[in-house]
Amino acid sequence: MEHSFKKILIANRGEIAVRIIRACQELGIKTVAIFSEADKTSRHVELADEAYCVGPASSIDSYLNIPNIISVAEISGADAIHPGYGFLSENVNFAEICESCHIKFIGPSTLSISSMGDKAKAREIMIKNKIPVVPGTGMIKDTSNISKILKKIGYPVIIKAALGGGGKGMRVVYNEKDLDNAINQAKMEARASFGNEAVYIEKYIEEPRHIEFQIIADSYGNVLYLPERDCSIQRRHQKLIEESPSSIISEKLRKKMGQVAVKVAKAIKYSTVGTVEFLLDKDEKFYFMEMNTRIQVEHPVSELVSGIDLIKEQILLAFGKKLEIKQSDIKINCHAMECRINAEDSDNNFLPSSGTIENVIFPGGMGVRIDSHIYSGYKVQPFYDSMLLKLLAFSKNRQETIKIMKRSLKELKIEGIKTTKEFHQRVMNNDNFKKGNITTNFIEKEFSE
Ligand code: MV4
Repeated sequence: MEHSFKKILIANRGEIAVRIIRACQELGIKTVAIFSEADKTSRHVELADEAYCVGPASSIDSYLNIPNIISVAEISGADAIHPGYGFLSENVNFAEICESCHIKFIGPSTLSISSMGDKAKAREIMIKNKIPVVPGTGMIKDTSNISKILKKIGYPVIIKAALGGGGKGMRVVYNEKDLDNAINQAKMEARASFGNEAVYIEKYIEEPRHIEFQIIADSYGNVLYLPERDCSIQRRHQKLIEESPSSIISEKLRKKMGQVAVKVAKAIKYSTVGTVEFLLDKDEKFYFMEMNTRIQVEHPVSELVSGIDLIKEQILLAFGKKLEIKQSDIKINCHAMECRINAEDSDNNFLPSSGTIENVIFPGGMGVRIDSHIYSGYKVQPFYDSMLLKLLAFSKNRQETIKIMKRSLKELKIEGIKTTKEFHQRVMNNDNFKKGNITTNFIEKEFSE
């Protein structure tokens, strides 16, 4: 490919680093891996054209070590950096440094990152653009007139940290007498976790679904949405299973929500791939929750459904490519589902498990995709995320996809450490799951520990 980057540095590890290297190879782009001292024998190091150690095992000293990462980019002559997810992917400071060093940050503008990073600010932007948000307040300054507003909204309400997201620092309040205490505690938590005590309040939507839309935007104002992902199966704000399309979304609602997701992207002049998250209540009313300004773990679900390679698109869009497809070109080609298999003991409160994988055998066959970095002999480190592999199944409908997932889980063999494989097998056999009765309370309700 002549009209693209020549060499990309991947500022990440694990399966996503492997995923990005694969896309680069198909695009004819050279790859530079970085690794910590604990990751010398990692798959992404082996697959990349070049690899450089950027520091000791601890993330803060290696995968978050901006000076060392920029030095590697300079030395290797990389013309772009792909941050993957997590680590530096939503770090405004890092994106700015890349820009000032004339290295393309493969992601949105720093303005987009900061607008969506502050959830209270994002809420304000949405209200200004007539995007539906949950009834609530702006930033809480003093509590004196808040109780009046909340009486009108009605309890329960939820207090959220402006810089939170992902569930950190949230607090549900069921009646007015608990309000003052809860606000004070939430502020303290927010200051401790995010260095900023700003909080805001929303009406608490009970037993919602988490529905998100992958969007693709170029730098010419063209924005497309892909069919929704249902990510309601979560435990303590960690997604465990994602699927697309959602079993409860009609074609009409899909179009309505998809168009709102596009409007969100246009409101902040977003360009690159991203995700708009909504809460969907029992009456099919939906509300903007957050926007993720990065590629996400669950992106392959949408790749299978749409046939679009999101990482390749992301790279080419960063180079300035114009979108060649229209909304009407995007079809639902199958039903797809992803199980995140983690190195955790699901029989022991999901306690992280580390050690050597003595033996691993992946499933295969029709309707299976695996994104992973592990191999027999791989040492699971305690320093990083516990995800070992993403097992995806796809077929013509949800029922068949569940059957493929079940037989794939049975084929999957991981010896030497504890994994969440058995947990996923239990979910696949759960009646409510099979019926598609899934809300964000599913795990709590069906698998209370
Ligand atoms: C909510 C909510 C109910 N009502 N906001 C959790 C993560 C963060 N992104 C926002 N979250 C929630 N916000 C209102 N107004 C319920 C949740 C929530 C949740 C959302 C999606 C998936 C799983 C969840 C688990 C618990 C709470």
